[in-house]
Order: sequence, then structure tokens, then C-alpha cells
Amino acid sequence: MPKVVIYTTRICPYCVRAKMLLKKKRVKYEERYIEGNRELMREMIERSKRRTVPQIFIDDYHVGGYDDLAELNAFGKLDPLLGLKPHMEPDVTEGEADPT
Ligand SMILES: N[C@@H](CCC(=O)N[C@@H](CS)C(=O)NCC(=O)O)C(=O)O
Repeated sequence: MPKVVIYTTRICPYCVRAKMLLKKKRVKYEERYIEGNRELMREMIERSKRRTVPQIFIDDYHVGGYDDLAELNAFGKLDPLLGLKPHMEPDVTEGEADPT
């Protein structure tokens, strides 16, 4: 499973949402609090070129913030990045009566 890193601050609604989405998928992540930590803040800005939190990385792939994470998920692109098996949708045609 890839390593997921999320840069956060303590009071941050978008961070909470991002962590909730990852928890829902039972994905383990490493949380890096940047608040009051210049070193980590510099690391986050260098890696992401952004200053808002959260910033999410899946291995070296920069996902972006919560909106980006949610968008990847909505388009079915998040699970493969996380190494999760594709979600199996039930075959809606199965068991349908023959209309003829
Ligand atoms: N669209 C971004 C919004 C992120 C955002 O606005 N984060 C707030 C904290 S919850 C922030 O970093 N604010 C500080 C700033 O805008 O400089 C996302 O989905 O992650």
C-alpha cells in the first residue's frame, strides 16, 4: 500500500474532511502538523508549491487539497492511486426480465 502523507493544522475543516474520506476507505495516513513547525511548513510548501492545508501526497504524487482528493474520488481515480481494489457495482442488467 502506498504511503499517504497529509499536512494539516489543528483547526482546519478541509483537513477534517480529507481525513474522514481516507478513514472511510480505511487508509492509513501519516499526519504532519505544520502549525508552529517551520521545518514542516517549508517542506509542505516546497513539495506542493501551495500554502493552504491540507496538502495530500500519495507516495510522491501530489494530490492537492481536499477538493482535489474529493474530485479524484468522484471520478473513480482515487482508489487505484491508493492501491485499493476497484469497487464492484452490481450488474443492473442481471436478472432483468426479457422484454420480448
Ligand atoms: N480548496 C482547498 C481549501 C483549503 C483551505 O482553504 N484551507 C484553509 C484551512 S481549512 C487554509 O489553509 N487557510 C489559510 C489560507 O487560505 O491561507 C482544499 O480543498 O483543500
